[in-house]
Amino acid sequence: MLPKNPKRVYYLSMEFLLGRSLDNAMLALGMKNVYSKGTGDLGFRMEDLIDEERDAALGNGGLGRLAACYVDSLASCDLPGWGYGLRYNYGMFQQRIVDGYQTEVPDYWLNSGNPWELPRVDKTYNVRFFGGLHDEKDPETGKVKRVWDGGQVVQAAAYDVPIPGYDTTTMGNIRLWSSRPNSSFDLSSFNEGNYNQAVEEKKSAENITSILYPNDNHMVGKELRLKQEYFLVAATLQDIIYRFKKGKKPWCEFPNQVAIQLNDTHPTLAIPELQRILVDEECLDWDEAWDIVTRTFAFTNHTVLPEALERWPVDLVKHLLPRHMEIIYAINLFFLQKVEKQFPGDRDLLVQVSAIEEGSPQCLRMASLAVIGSHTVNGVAALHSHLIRTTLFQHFIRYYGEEKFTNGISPRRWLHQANPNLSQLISSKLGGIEWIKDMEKLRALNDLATDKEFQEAWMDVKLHNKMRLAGYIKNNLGIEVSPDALFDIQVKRIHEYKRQFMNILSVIHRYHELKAMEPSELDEATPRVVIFGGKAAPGYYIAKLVIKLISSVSAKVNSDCSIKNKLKVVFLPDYNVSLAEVIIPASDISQHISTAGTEASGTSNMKFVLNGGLILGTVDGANIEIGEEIGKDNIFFFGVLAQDVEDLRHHNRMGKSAMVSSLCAVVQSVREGEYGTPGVFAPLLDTLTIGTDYYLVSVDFDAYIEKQREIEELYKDKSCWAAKSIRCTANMAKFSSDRSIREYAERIWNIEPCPLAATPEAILNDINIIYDKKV
Ligand code: 26Q
Repeated sequence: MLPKNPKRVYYLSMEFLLGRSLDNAMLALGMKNVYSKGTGDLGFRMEDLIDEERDAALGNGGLGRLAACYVDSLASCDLPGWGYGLRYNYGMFQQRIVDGYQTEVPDYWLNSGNPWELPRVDKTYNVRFFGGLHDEKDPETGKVKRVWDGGQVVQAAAYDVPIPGYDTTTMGNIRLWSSRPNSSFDLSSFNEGNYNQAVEEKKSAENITSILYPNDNHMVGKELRLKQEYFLVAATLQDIIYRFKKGKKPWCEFPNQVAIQLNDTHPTLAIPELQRILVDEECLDWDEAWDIVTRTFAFTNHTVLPEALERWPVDLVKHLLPRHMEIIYAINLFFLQKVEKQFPGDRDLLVQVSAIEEGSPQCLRMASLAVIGSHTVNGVAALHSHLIRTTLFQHFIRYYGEEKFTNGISPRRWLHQANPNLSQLISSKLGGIEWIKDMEKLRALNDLATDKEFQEAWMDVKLHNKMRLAGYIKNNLGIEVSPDALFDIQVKRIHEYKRQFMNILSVIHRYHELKAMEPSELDEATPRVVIFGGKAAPGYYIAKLVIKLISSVSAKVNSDCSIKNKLKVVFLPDYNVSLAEVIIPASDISQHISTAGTEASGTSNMKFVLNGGLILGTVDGANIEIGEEIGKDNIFFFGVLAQDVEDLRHHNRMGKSAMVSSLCAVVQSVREGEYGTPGVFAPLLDTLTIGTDYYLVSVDFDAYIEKQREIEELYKDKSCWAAKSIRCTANMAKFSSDRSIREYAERIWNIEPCPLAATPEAILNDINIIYDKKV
């Protein structure tokens, strides 16, 4: 039986990138074979049925998918916790490639309904925006209270998405809020004159959860986005507090019942919102309230890129949330007073840590507010934790970020579901599937790394997965690729810091090399298929040009018979979770080549390696820890180190570095129109020349092509490659999201596993407790 009312964690996130649910649900139940047989008897193929489901794409990329893996792990580890997010009507846009350019198509994913959600008609809350403030005296106590009223009031309606744990009766849950006009709203009661305004108000309410902002690692300062953030926070806190109050415990017990994790700064307004509820509505003293707040929240930072940090104009916040702005000023003042007391006279320090950035306009720094209001701050990989500790948050004495927090991925989805054949091979060798909840068990594969028979079986699975991807490429793009070639894959959001540009420039370099080869030399060359995929933010001009360049190079190279199919280039449109499940198991090499110090962690790197793919990467994010775990011989590192990046940039800005000659020739060929009209790519190429090459493409280029050469040589030794591939999978235990989530549970949330009893009555009883029903 569920212990009565255990402490729970609530994972607040603007994004949950779930992908599909059917396959996942069948596997969690251990019933996929039964269902496949059943549907087979009816004349359907299970794979076809699975393919009919649309992705729930309520996220941009890494941060959103991480939230989905974490809820999977909470459930699978029997940890009490829920996710809270928004039910966007339009998820991440669908990407189409037209004439080599990205175009965006709206993702109205709810078109034919969503069987995986439970509308909770009984769970609605009101959320206020705008409005005014006044003081009111309590006639009984004589105490003066701050009252926030008027403005726009919209309703948040709950939809639950149950997330099954693997081989457990525990069900996780993600509660998603949908906005609608509040219940007092009734179009028919409006007279003629107010009708138009009434319709506008209805639209404005529905607008809030209409679209996911498609920006990844880039902040857009739109009022609607801030409304979304507050909407999530306001509805969620009312729900959490409702549940807390049912336990009839005093407020000081709140942090012993509730842990709230902020997935980046996006839900940071929860901090002033809880303070507002405690002080204005529950009439607690400020200090008592603030103690509760700071013992409840913890904050995860996911980026060091300055353009991704949330900064909101104070005037905008004040207009939308007047009481919150007052409270933020007070929180900040008390915090600065404490700093001043500890470091008298250090005005620079005050400027650095203040949640308010002076300037025009004055801005609210969400990251500072999140640090001030949280008991723990953490990064997402060892290097990233170190970087935020020494740069972004160096001035925060309160910052107790633990050195060692590292992201993880779900082995259920990213091995068992995405790669059923490898999963089966592993289970057959290890004598069971226990590894799926304990990745330490995979280490036993190390003993088989040099076993010829096992190597063959292993590489057969890889070949099978490559054939599946080759089939997908042929069917969707009409491009013929050989599964015997080296599959070299870079799939992720398109961003300058991730350097897909450097990749395609190196492809051109290789193309030139192949063209210059004697026939005998060409025959010896390793055939390679370079595969790209990923979406650019709709307004990100340079990223969109990178896609165009990849498309143009693809068209040219693929139709050039003179290189005898030694090089093929593919851009796979509309990269999403479901496509990732096809692509990732098929890689020989995947690229994670961000400028050192820019990729906080990366999580696809973990997915590729878990599937026996080798990595070509920079010394950045979680690549570093992957290298430590699988051994330096099994990963291809190149490029400058994070600690040297600032100096190199300075060097560039001072005009002291000339572009390496290998790169010059490539750039020249693009400029001269080898890949279409001269001029088209000028703005992109100029980032290397007229610009200061901020992402250091030129600096890393030679080391990069040298590593690729090494890889092509090594690929010829099939047995050696197979051994490396097996060792990759065998040593990935650290990167299970079960490990990550248990560390959060122990070191931040202070929650414990709480398995549900497995009798039907007990389960029903537990479900009633969880769903707030009378038992
Ligand atoms: C902020 C304000 C307004 C509009 C949009 C945003 C916004 C939205 C999404 C800012 C950032 C994001 C997404 C960030 C993200 O996905 N970061 C990635 O997080 C992963 C999980 O920790 C890491 O592995 C990646 O390194 C990191 O880039």
